[in-house]
Amino acid sequence: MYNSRILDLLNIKYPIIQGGMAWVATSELAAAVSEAGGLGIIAGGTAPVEMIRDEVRKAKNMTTKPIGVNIMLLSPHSDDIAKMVCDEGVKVVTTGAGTPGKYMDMWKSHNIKVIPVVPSVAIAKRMVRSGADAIITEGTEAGGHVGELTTMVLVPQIVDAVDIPVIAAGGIADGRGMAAAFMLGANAVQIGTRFLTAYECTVHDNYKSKILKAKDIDTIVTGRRTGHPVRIIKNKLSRSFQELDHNLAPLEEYEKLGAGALARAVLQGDMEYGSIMAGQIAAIVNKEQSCKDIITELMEEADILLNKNWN
Ligand code: TUI
Repeated sequence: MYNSRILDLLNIKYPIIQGGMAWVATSELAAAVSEAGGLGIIAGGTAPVEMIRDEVRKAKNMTTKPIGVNIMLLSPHSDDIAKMVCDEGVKVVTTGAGTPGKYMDMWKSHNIKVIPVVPSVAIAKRMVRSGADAIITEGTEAGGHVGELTTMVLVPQIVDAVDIPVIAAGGIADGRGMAAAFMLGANAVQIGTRFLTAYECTVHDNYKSKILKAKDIDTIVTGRRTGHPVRIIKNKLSRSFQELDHNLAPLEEYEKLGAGALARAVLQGDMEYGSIMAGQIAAIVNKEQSCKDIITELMEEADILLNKNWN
């Protein structure tokens, strides 16, 4: 349960890793999470490598603690970002929306710890064979690009299938969720949605308000037909995606509708046709806090439930 393996591996104090949220996970958020004792992550998303390199350098000026970079493998810039993390001395890489096998040797030779996000047991096993240092199991409760299985069923099956540390993600936003993940055998948690309303999170205020107001049934998975299902908060964009489903529209129509939609929500606050990615657990996120207070609260709640004293 609580063990120091993952903490030693990542050189962090608390077993909390921040989700690699595209456009949202900037140097400000990542540095604040790392300063608070978790592992802050800068998200590559679909942004060009120069932008992500700048964020990595900015974060290094804000904290001396380790920071990771998330590489979204559908990005046209993933090759460049994969090389950049080596040049910049990044210590940890998480990956999403694909498998990072082709970068593994390069990262290993630069002493980078590699933690792929996986949606199934088979992909987890494949990642172990490729040399992953830990695995993030992401349930379909998560926001953004999702798999089919829930956290409840995925975590124990992957824990049984691999002998590297397992980090649970999807549907975790408080100490109850964290304690539950530990009971399923996880060694740490990855948290995204809860950090959306952190003071240090630079996402548009309209986006934060949507998270604060969200109810249990307010998210929906769009674009299943494209092979890249994405969980977002219901709005005009999600209804337009549903229309495309209904009309069996050509897949290019989905691409057109989705192009730039995440940046529109995050940067411009467009809550109608912006893509408001969020997990199902957004409904229990109802206050703005510092990253330090979020992490302290999570640890205190989980400690009580697990009858542990973390500090
Ligand atoms: O990657 C995520 N979540 C994301 S990425 C993202 S940005 C985006 N923008 C537009 C379209 C699509 C994405 C927003 N949210 N989570 C991690 C994750 N990885 N979820 C599922 C997977 C995954 C899926 C398939 C990982 C590996 C995989 O492998 C397939 C194979 O056979 O190689």
